Amino acid sequence: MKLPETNDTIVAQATPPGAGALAVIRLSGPGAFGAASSFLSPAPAAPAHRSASMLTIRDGGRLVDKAVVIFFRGPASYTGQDTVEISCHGSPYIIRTIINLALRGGARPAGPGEFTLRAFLNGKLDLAQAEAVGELIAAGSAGAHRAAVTQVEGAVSRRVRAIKAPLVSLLAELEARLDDSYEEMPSLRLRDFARRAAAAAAEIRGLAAGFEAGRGIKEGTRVVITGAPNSGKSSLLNALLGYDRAMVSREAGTTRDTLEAEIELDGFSVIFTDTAGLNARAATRLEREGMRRAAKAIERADAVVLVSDGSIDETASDRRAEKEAARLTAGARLIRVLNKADLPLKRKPVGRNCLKVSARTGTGLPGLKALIVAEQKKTFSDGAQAIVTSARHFAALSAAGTEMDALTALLKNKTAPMELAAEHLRGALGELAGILGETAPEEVLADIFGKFCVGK
Ligand SMILES: Nc1nc2c(ncn2[C@@H]2O[C@H](COP(=O)(O)OP(=O)(O)O)[C@@H](O)[C@H]2O)c(=O)[nH]1
Ligand SMILES: [Mg+2]
Repeated sequence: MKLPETNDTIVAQATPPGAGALAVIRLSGPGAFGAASSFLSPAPAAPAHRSASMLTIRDGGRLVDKAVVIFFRGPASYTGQDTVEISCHGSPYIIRTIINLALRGGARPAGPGEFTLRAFLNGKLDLAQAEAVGELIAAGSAGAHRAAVTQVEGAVSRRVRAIKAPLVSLLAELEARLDDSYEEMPSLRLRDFARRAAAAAAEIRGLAAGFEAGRGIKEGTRVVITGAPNSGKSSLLNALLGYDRAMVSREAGTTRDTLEAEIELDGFSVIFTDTAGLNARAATRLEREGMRRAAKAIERADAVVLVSDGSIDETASDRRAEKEAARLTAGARLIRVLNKADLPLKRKPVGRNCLKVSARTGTGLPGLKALIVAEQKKTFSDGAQAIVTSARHFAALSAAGTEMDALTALLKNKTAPMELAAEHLRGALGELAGILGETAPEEVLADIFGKFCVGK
């Protein structure tokens, strides 16, 4: 994949397709003013920067529309180039006509993400910020929005730069000694050097560690409700959602398939999955298939809510459910729920993440909801303005962490070859620079911006 040309003029609709009250058409490039002037009347001789004018759009002698037009003189624009934004009536016919007029005026149709690509190439945004523009548009919850908006504002980039700076100094100290063939430099204070390298490594790991929570904030946290048959899983799902999503019955084995529902809890998107009960004596094939699906859902969960009927003594199915729930992946959380607390309870809650609730009366549900989003809330309250939500950034941070681990191991040996130490530092720095796009190869850029939509 190659990057598109950036020295020509592009045009695209910036608003979604279809009819609407208004639509915005954007032109960017050295010929943007000229192309726009070819169909605007009166044609602005010297368009005023960042001021809106009401102009008529004409196709030859024919009136197309009246539109509000804003001219941005580069570099003070989103893309860094001369840019024109036309707010016209949102009729697909008008939009098509204006785009055709712009094409006739010398523009070409923009490809996916080309406006933001130009902004990146012209230094208006670094790569991490540019990527977050897509996340900002896609953000469907307050949490996802906050993670994206802080990234667009440069929080992740600032953290990465702050980590890079000491690594650059360390590398400079090494390189000065590697170049010092006359041995005029004082020798390296290895302990101090290793201490500073370890501090940088901890920063890298710290930033990477927020990824799991960050991904959950961006995509929604997956919470699987599991437990013995008839413990009240489906009732609990309905109570959490506030409407009857799942069928509830006194008969065991009502829920066979897994069933999903998404809600926003405290600004965070949560995707609940109700599952078939884990029966110690699974009889039918259908029941066994339901349990297989439940087990699979548990494996990909961010949190598992293990429900048991607190009004009865522990059963073989409870023990089976306990065993299945233990298969949740490392890093996922287990929340135990003693349901039916409206009845006299035969069991006591054990451990920290164990709550008494009643799906019937709603007792204990606020506490359960709070526990479900506790991790996400903590991620924000830890002062982590920078939250890594991108798998690409996480991969780069992990790779940088691996280089730093190798460096730390190497520095334990007093006679370690310094060329190798410098190599690890360069490796780590390269990964961090890749996040910011300082060293991103064309294919990486083409891949990132190719996933954007046209007009962005
Ligand atoms: N008293 C009481 N009964 C409940 C509660 N939650 C569920 N039930 C009842 O327990 C039975 C099984 O509920 P259901 O949600 O279908 O359980 P599931 O098999 O785990 O999905 C139904 O008769 C529910 O009405 C609760 O909090 N209190
Ligand atoms: Mg059920």
